[in-house]
Amino acid sequence: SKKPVRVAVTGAAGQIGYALLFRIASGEMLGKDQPVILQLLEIPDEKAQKALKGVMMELDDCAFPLLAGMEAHSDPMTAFKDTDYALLVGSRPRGPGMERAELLAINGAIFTAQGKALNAVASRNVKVLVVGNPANTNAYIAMKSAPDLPARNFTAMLRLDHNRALSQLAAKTGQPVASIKNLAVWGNHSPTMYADYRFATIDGASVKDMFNDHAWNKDVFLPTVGKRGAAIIEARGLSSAASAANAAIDHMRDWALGTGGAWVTMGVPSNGAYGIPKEVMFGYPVTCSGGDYQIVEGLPIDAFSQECINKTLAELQGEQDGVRHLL
Ligand code: NAX
Repeated sequence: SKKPVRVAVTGAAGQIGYALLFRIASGEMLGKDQPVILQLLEIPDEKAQKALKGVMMELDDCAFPLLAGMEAHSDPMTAFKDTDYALLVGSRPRGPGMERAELLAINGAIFTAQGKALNAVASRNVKVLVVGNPANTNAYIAMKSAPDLPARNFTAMLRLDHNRALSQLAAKTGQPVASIKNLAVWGNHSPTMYADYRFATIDGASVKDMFNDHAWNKDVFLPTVGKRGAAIIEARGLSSAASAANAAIDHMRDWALGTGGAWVTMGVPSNGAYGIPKEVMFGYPVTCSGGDYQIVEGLPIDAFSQECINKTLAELQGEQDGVRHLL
């Protein structure tokens, strides 16, 4: 049987953590033959640590055959020791009335510390996924704080946007989600992201040829996907948790186990593709194989798409300029 791998999760006592840990431990992320050791990080706060203990009691009570070990931590330097995968979920999202500079300063402190800890103690091949918002910029901060690790191993979660877009297209066409291929989401995990179905196919046929409806794209599809997070908060009184955890599982599973040629969306440091400046943590269509990802290059970008890409890029560059003095 396989040797256990180490999976670190931050914000482990939060809502997304509660929807995520049980699925990692049951083998949904890395395969039903891959034992895992969970290295869970929460803030030192007594209430948070106590809540984490409660989640670990429940994990125990599931008697998962693949759960080979479990640890609670309050310091990233111990939580990330030798870790093969790191899911950085805990962060400080923008609260009511919070200034942008304050948000960036708080997360700058969290993600510089976590990037440095990964740099110091994690596996040299650690795969990092940042979920905590602002996800792209937090991933950028962690990457810049870990100069001894491959920059390409730092990624941000755009998969929830990708899955939201897939589901909207399935509803629009009346076709099953699984039949839709080659969707892409470009840019920042924020309402400026650009979900792009120009290359999408359903059972091999072009979605764009099925309904060439620019008004639906611009006035219905993009706003629905972009504002979905806010719609969930409005309906549930809490932000997306199970769907976010599901997207994190999808992202890591595909990165580790491959997509068999299919496109998925990952936020990754730009290699310059599509004129995005190098290192900007940008949502791109990618394929995964052999534990690595490749950006899908050479797609034609029309005027409307370029306008959308420019807008989400400008937002991201603004965020990343706002944290440069911390790095
Ligand atoms: P919760 O507030 O329920 O949980 C966050 C947990 O993180 C808390 O238990 C907190 O104590 C812990 N935490 C905070 N700072 C930490 C640190 N420095 N080290 C370790 N733990 C820390 O939030 P939840 O609903 O779970 O959401 C977590 C993050 O995901 C938020 O930033 C949220 O904005 C973000 N999201 C990102 C999404 C994406 O698609 N990229 C979608 C869903 C979600 O909104």
